[in-house]
Amino acid sequence: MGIDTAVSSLAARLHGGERRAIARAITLMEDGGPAAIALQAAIQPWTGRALTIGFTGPPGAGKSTLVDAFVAELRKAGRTVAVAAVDPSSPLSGGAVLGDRIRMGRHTEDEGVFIRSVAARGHLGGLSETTHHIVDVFDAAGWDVVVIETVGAGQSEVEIVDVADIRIVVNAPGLGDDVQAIKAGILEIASILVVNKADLPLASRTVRQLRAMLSLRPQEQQAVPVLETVASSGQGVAALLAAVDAIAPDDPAQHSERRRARLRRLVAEAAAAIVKRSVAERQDDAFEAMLDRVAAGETSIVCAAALSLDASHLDRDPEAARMTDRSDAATDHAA
Ligand SMILES: Nc1nc2c(ncn2[C@@H]2O[C@H](COP(=O)(O)OP(=O)(O)OP(=O)(O)O)[C@@H](O)[C@H]2O)c(=O)[nH]1
Ligand SMILES: [Mg+2]
Repeated sequence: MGIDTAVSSLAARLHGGERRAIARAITLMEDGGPAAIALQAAIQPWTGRALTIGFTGPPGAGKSTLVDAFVAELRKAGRTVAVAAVDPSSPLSGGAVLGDRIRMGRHTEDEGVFIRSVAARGHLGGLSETTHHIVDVFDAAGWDVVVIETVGAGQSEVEIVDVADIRIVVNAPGLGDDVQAIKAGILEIASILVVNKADLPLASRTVRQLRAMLSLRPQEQQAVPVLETVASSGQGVAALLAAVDAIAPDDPAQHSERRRARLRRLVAEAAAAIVKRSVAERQDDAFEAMLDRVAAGETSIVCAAALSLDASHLDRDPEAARMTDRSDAATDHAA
């Protein structure tokens, strides 16, 4: 069976909600390569339906415990949910082993729940590009809600804006220097702020600190709810789901705008990878001569970079050649 046939059949099976096909598709996305690229294209038309929710925050804040309780709450309401837990500590790709960090064992028998850990390959603690594709797989497979858990470290707060309709920033009292531990960028991206471990003594102080920080923000951010939860007992989790539903975008135009911004970014990232690989591998005389001029201080690195964007050498990039749109190839054949 050729790649195209295999991929179309896999796409159809996952669209039908077949669990084994979903698992296979995720593995394919993690491995990358031509089949993954073909599958990404095949499932695009089915994406954009699921409500995507990101849980982010410092290590140990209780994100996984909270996601577990949140999943239980969604299931009570009869909603299906898929979880991608981005594990920055895992050096391995694939989520065959759901480690201790996932804390969602009670849902393993439930047909309405799918949990997968994802190695945060690429940027440390960040949302790898793979995560975007895995969210698309869940979305295309028809899950009502897709949850992404990611440790808030550097870039990931910003990246989660691209992938999640709603961003829940989870904090806990007594983590580092309390709220000081929250990085500057994180308030800007929060749709909801949660102070988890509200059973601990300093929780109300953390809530007050967060509200004080929000009051200094622009008007629209002052409306961000600050909620208390005890993830380990489920306290406050129903209120969290109610808050999510209250702000879930029900305007399809808003939804597709965000999806488009995300596609734009994914295309830009893919373009950067192609150009980088191709320039790094150049060995022609003109390029070597330019490197000499950079070394001699006759031209700058930025100038040399701009000059090396001459597209002719890109034709020799094997990945780029393989990825070229099939519709062009079809037209060439027809001509
Ligand atoms: N007291 C208390 N402990 C909690 C609560 N929620 C979680 N914990 C505990 O906090 C610890 C960390 O919980 P996790 O859910 O693994 O936290 P996490 O944010 O997912 O951690 P990482 O994925 O490692 O960043 C565990 O020992 C939990 O049992 C809570 O509401 N109250
Ligand atoms: Mg966790």
